Amino acid sequence: MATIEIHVPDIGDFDEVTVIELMVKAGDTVRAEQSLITVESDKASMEIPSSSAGVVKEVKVALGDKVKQGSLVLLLEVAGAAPAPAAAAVAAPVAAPVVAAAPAPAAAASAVVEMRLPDIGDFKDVTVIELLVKPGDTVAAEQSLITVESDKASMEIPSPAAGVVQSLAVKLGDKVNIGDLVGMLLGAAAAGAAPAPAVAAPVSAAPVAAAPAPAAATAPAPVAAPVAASSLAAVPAHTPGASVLAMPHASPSVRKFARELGVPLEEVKGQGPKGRITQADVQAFIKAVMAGAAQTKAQVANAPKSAAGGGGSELGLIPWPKVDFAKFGSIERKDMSRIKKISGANLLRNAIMIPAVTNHDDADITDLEAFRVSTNKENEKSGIKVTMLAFLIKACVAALKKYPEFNSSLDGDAIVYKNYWHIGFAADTPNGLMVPVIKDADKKGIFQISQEMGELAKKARDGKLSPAEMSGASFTISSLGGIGGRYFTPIINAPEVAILGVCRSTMEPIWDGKAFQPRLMLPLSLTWDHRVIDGAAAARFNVYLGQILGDFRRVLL
Ligand code: CAO
Repeated sequence: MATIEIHVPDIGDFDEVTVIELMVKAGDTVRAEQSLITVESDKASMEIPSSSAGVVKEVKVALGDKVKQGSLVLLLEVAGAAPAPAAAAVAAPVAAPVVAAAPAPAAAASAVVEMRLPDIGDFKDVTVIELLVKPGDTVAAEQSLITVESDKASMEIPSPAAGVVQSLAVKLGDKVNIGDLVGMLLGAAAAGAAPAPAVAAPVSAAPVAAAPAPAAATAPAPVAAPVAASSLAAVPAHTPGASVLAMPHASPSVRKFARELGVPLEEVKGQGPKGRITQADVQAFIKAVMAGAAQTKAQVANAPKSAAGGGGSELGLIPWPKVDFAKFGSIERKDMSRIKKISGANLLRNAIMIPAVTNHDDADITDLEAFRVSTNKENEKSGIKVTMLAFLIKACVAALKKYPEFNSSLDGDAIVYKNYWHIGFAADTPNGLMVPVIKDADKKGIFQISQEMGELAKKARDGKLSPAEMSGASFTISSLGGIGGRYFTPIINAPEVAILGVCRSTMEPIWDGKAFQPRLMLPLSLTWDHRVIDGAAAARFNVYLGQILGDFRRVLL
């Protein structure tokens, strides 16, 4: 066993390149010519291959490192090699796309320049996979014109001069070779640009033929056998199975574009040849994310995970405070019930997403309560207890019919008006809040509603409500009347657009124009969605509701 050093070979006209991918790790067995790392300049991505078969002893570079020709990549244990000190294995040079304008007489103010494929190394019949400019585009000298790809490299071919692209001589899928015409450029002040034909003189970075590397002097010759240029040049960075950190199949400029916009390239689906990710793919990905049609993995990971909501980061808020409560005294931790988790997430969404306003008002229910009490006395034997809530449901149906926008839902830019009046009522249960629904409340009498409500409330408390019994509400009432309180601000039960909160009625002195009279006043709190309902409509709704509760005969008017 001998240990040899694998160095970055001659990578052509690039001073420093960045390590963007580690394709092997310590302990990996590699074949000769197997790619070890990928490096990237602003114009090309290249894989650096192993000069020998062996086992990786130690990787000497890390992601993000800047390396250049001669930089140590890794130590490789080579079987059967002559014992020797660490040998410098130098791979053959990489051809780099370098273009120079042909020497020419002093250029006119503008001259037509032929843009030709420079010496791109030991590649034959590379495929045009991207057209980065189109006729009419103004380009800077060295700006990339097209991307070509071999089975191992992707390279951007730069413009020999600044100017305006007159025409392109290649199209996607074309096979091109050194010297082939890429297009014509009207070179504005292209110093040195010939009137025509100014051929981009190919400047090859280095010999591409496999030749014994100079540094092999320190090593036994066979070990340092050079690698064919074709196997070590720029690579689209995809050798399935060889990569420990999978890289998406994209050109350097697309990678740069994605990096600048923070797009996770590995999540972009490439629509180009062989699944290559193009700039258009990155743009389509961004559009989909912005439109909410797609989510990045990071977005999914940051999405709210608990009923109480996420950490706040998804809204750009500071994180939820993390407190060690035990520091301040004894505590007991209990998981939230399933219902609380579900309703919590819904309430959070509704509280955040709906521009909600609450109007408070009072209804004089003195006569109604007297009627309710006497009705219950008269019907004691029926076993059905008429509740204030049943009257409230009927009164709300009348108000919803008069103001139909309260019985609607938002659907995009449209308002959906419902021709049914299904009224939900909040029920307090040991497991949390539930909202059973009285269907077709407009068609039912007070006795039937009272009876149904009693049954549904019992089912809710027993955890026996079916999904059907909790769906379809067009408006909801939340009554805390049996408990107490004055007013509150209920949260709308989306996709409904309004909710009525009711608190405990109290006897109050009400001025009748001549004297204060004792009247039973019911506090009402109407929360409404300001996208659908205006404040004036909400005030009218409450006033009308109060009038009906004050005198139910008004329903007949
Ligand atoms: N003013 C004064 N008394 C009222 C009243 C009001 N607005 N509403 C009810 N009461 C009285 C009832 O008359 C009854 O008195 P009696 O026992 O003397 O007859 C008592 O309070 C108990 O009523 P109730 O609350 O049990 O019955 P209900 O029909 O009013 O309500 C139900 C039924 C299921 C809505 C209720 O039990 C409940 O769960 N309320 C809580 C709803 C809730 O949690 N809302 C908050 C949602 S937001 O978190």
